[in-house]
Amino acid sequence: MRTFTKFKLAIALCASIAVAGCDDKKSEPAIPRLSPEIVSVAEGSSVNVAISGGAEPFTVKSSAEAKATARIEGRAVSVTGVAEGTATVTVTGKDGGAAQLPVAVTRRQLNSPVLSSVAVDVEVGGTVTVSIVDSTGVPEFTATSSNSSVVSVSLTGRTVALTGKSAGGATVTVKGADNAEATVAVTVNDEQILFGANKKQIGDGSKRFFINKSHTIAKGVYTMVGWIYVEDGATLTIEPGTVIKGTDFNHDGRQSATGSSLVIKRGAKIMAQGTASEPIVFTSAKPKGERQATDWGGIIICGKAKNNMNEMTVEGGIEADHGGNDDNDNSGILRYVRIEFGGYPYATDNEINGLTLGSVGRGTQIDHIQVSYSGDDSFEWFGGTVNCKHLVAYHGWDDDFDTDNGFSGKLQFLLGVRDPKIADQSNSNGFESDNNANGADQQPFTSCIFSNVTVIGPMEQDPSFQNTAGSAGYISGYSWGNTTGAASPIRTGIFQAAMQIRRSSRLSCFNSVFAGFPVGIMISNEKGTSQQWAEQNMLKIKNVVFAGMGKTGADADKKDPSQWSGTFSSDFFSKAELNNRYLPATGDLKLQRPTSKKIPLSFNSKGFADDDATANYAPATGSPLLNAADFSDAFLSDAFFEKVSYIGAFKSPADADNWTKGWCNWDPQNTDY
Ligand SMILES: [Ca+2]
Ligand SMILES: [Ca+2]
Ligand SMILES: [Ca+2]
Ligand SMILES: [Ca+2]
Repeated sequence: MRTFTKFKLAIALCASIAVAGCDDKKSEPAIPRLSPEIVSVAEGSSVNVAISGGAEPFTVKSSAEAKATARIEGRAVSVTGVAEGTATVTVTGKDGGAAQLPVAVTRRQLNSPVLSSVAVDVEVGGTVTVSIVDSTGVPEFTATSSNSSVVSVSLTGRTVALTGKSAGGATVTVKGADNAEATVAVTVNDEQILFGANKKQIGDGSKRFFINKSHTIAKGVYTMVGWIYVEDGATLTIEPGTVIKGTDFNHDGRQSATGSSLVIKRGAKIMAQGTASEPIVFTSAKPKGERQATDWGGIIICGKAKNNMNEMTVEGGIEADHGGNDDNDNSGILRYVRIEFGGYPYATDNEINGLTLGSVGRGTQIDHIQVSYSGDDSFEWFGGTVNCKHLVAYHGWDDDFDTDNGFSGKLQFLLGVRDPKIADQSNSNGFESDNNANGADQQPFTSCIFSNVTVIGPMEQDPSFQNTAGSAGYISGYSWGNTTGAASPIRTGIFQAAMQIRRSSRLSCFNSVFAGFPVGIMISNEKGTSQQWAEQNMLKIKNVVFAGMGKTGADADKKDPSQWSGTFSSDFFSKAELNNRYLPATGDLKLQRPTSKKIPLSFNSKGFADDDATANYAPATGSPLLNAADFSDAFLSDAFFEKVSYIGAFKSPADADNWTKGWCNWDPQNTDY
């Protein structure tokens, strides 16, 4: 083998000598051949050129090292671009035979810098960061401030840190290596909203703290102290991935300076745009394992849209009014936001909900919001026109979705999941809906329209469920403080209806599924005329599936289950033209895994039942919810409603169809924040 190889080499050598002109007495130098014969290379990049022919070893030299350099290794030349321009690389063999390689160096191909914000607000002494979101370029950027006595800049990789020096405005310019620029307008205001050594406390510790100018809260972990009011004209921006921990109420004092809520007043805006991978989280300031509903207040947004009381004051002791005539009002954006362990019953019938929306207009964008372990309703709307998509009410104390005072928004893809051990003294429902407290026919009517709702009630999540509360009852609220003592802000009660529609409300619901409540639907005429609206087709319940209810319907709006009587509601639900269905058991829905609790209920050392993160409320193969949607009703004609094929909030158990994936948290009690 070896001999054969040497023989071949000798033949080849002889042939090459012949080509070079072996006949001449004085041998001509062998000219190396280059492939490719000409190169174009970008700044900072290299290309390889192969040498054939010529006499080894070779040397290389660039005519302009400031433009391109060259290196030789055997028969390979590596040419590296240094700066835009041209150079000639000469490859010379041992015998002096040389070849020239023209090199063109092109400008480095960088994406022009794109910044995560084009305008930010910062307080004097505060720092906000802006990211260079260009994703493929080499991170060679410069950042300069148009006025460094107002804003100073420091650049680390792709993060531009902007520090307010004095009140005023400055433009910060970020330049890429290709000289393309992006700018961010920075407003520095002399109002301070962040306190503490590391500026990680929102509010100065006063019970009431007012934000009059626009601010950006940079990504980070903060505590919130006091009732934080964002005043008319100001915008509070919160960066994705931010965690804000509400400090607790003093349960005995009920008005403690250490309680906290975020209040967006009329004319103010909140810009809280999280992402599926970086949601914005409002949660309890307590350590894991000790968190409870009522640990702090909640988020309250007040707008200028109509309600049926003209001007209303927010419930829960918050000094803020809402209501007006601008149904298109814009209170900002709330997207991919979680609100955990808030909700606070300030006084009976006067509570702070997880998310309170007072007369919020349809210019506001609200989607992908999870409210968990709220001490009152998870979501409550008082008037307003805002449309909402992708809402989750998880293990709330009172009602999941409560609508009052003329709310007329459209809502699609909502999930409510009850904890069987948690219900409120006022009786807990999936939906609660009033036109107003006394049932008067005041306009605008509560006429919100829901489609694709899934609400999982308590009954079939635990086979040993009993709808009893109090000292010997099943519904204990776990060890969440003293839920029965005189000083307790929170009391346990029982579960009532999947939908309680009363006091002249005209709520409508389509293409939805509700399971496991003592009563399916309760259209009450105790006060007002909701039953009349149902008969006149102004309150529509169509293409809705009930499963595993104690009873389909009851009319009496009473706390005592023995008085849940009457046939109007069940007769209405069963009207053939409405195409509603009643299934005996939750299992008949063929949902993937419709219980949020580990069964039998297992408790940790604090007495909290363990949540089951494997729950999945989507229809599995063969579910009667599949291909069962109907969007032909005129109430659903608006383009807001996605005309999907399925009943309920989910299409299938697959991750791709699970819009809660990534940003929802099913076990906030045990999360390190
Ligand atoms: Ca409430
Ligand atoms: Ca309520
Ligand atoms: Ca209510
Ligand atoms: Ca209630």
